This record gives sequence, C-alpha cells and structure tokens, in this order.
Amino acid sequence: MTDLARQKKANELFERYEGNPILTPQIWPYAANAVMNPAAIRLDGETLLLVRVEDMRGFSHLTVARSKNGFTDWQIDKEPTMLADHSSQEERWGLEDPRIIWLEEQKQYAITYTSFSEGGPLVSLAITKNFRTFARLGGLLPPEDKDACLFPRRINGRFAMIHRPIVRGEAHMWMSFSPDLKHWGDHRLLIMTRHAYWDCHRVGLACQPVETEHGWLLFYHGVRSTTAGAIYRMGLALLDLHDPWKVLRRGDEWILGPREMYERVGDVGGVVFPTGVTTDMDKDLLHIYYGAADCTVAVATAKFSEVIDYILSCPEAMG
Ligand code: BMA
Repeated sequence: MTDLARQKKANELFERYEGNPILTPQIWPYAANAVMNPAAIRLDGETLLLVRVEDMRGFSHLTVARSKNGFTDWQIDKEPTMLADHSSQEERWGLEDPRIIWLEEQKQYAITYTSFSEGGPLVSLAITKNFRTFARLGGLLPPEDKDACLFPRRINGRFAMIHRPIVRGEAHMWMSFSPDLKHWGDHRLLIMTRHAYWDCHRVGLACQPVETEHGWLLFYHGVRSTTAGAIYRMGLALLDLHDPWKVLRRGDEWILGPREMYERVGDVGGVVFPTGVTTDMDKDLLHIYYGAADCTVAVATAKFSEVIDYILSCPEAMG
C-alpha cells in the first residue's frame, strides 16, 4: 500500500455518531462545568461510562453513565459516583481521566485514574465489582504521571501497566511491571514522541488495550504544540501479544483528530481525547469514547476488521 492510500484509509476509518456530543454538562443531573474523558466498558448488556466531571470550582470527580445501545438514553448517577477525598494528600485537587479493565484474576474491575495530588498528577488504582463501592489501593508511582491502564491478566507472571511519566520535560509512554499491583519496577520505554510528526510533543495511552489474535491494539493520543495551542489526536499501535513491551507496528498518521465544532471549540479547543473503547464482535464494531474540547463526551465507531487491516498495513515499528 502506498503512503497516500494508507493516509486515506486512516482518515476514513472512524465515523462520528451523528448525535454527538452524547453527554454534555447541560443534561447533567447536577451542576457541572464540563464532562469529558470517560472510561468505557460493556457490563450487563449496557455500555458503562465512568465520566470525568469538572465541578464549578475546577476540580474533577468521576460519575457513572449507562446506556443500552452506547449512544442514547443515558442513565446518569444522580450524584457523583466517586468523589475525591480533598482532605487527603493523594486526592487533594480531584480525580481525572479514568481507564477501566476487567482483571481476570481478581474477578473485579481495575480503574486507573489520575489523582491530582499535592505533589502533582499521580496514577492511582481502585478496584470495584459494581461501580457503587470502590476499594482505593492508592498511588502507584510518584508524580508526574498520567494516562495509565493495566493489562487484564499477568504477563509472564507479573501485572503490567502502561503509563506516561514526564521526565526531563519529555512525555513518552512507559510500561512497568508488578508482582502484586502495589510494587512497580522493570520500567521500560514503550512509545516515544516523534520529531516533526503530529505526535511530536507528547504521547499517552488513550483507551484500555484491546486483545486481538495479532497483538494488543493500542490507541494512544499524540500532541503537537502550535502557535495557536496544542492539538490532541488519536493514533494506533500494535504490541506483541506475549511480550507487550515490543511494539510491532505504529501508524504514521493519526486516525481521529479535531474536525467538528464540538471538537474545535470548548474550554480547551482542538482536543480529541479518547479514554475508552468497547467492542461488538458480532457486528464487527468498535466504539471509541472521547472527550471533545475538554467539555463534552462524543463517540465514534469503526469496523474492527478495518482497524486491524490498517494497523497491519503500517510500517514495522523501529527498535
Ligand atoms: C491532558 C489531560 C486531559 C485533557 C488534555 C487536554 O494533559 O489533562 O485531561 O483533556 O490535557 O486539555
């Protein structure tokens, strides 16, 4: 496939839902400035979103919204589902940008989210069975760190997590390992920013990793800083199924970026920030849930098989 043919394919992979944005502060059951960056899973025949809600002080918490078809008729919890403990050092300034994965061994959901701690943004972990009560397991690695998600099971005997620390002002994606979900080590660089590309200034995990026969599908966000501000877009990579710190493929181009008004205009315009993915294999469909312009939640769909075809047509990752 030529570069131009692949760019065309990348550009046409996702279709935005015509009813976007699907969640807005206006329909929220209580006062909210913005709703954005939701984790997404399918649970009991419904799509469950754990939405980041920014209150009128500028602090965030997490609230559950459920829908049978994943597009309409959202049942939103009447009150915040998971509030920050503002008196604690860890959660001093709120909870942001969750990702959810089903942990097979624990038979529970693991939620990784950013705690805005006194020392800066920190990756924290909570587990739950029902999205009503949560066991908070605390901060996992020191700040500044964001955009984390666990893998659903141990890899070669250890839990694995993708996260995005800031080191020397650089923002690359890392993978770390743990025997017990508490002590983390064996830190490895996974995906780096690429000079001059759309993802030249920052990269970070977007959605939870999706297991396929070809490897782990990895949606990530990339940032380019421009004179008019940062542009947040989504790209794709494929990790080795057995050794996921090995990147098999990485797309050259982004596959979803700000285009519609609700993505271009908001509290932070020019932001498409995906944080959750659900799959419907019977329909060969993949739903990506994302924050649009740090104000609302939107959804886009793609054919699963076309996403796989696309990533397999991308260049083999270097190094
Ligand atoms: C990132 C995160 C996201 C936010 C994005 C765009 O650093 O803080 O929560 O959506 O910036 O402002």
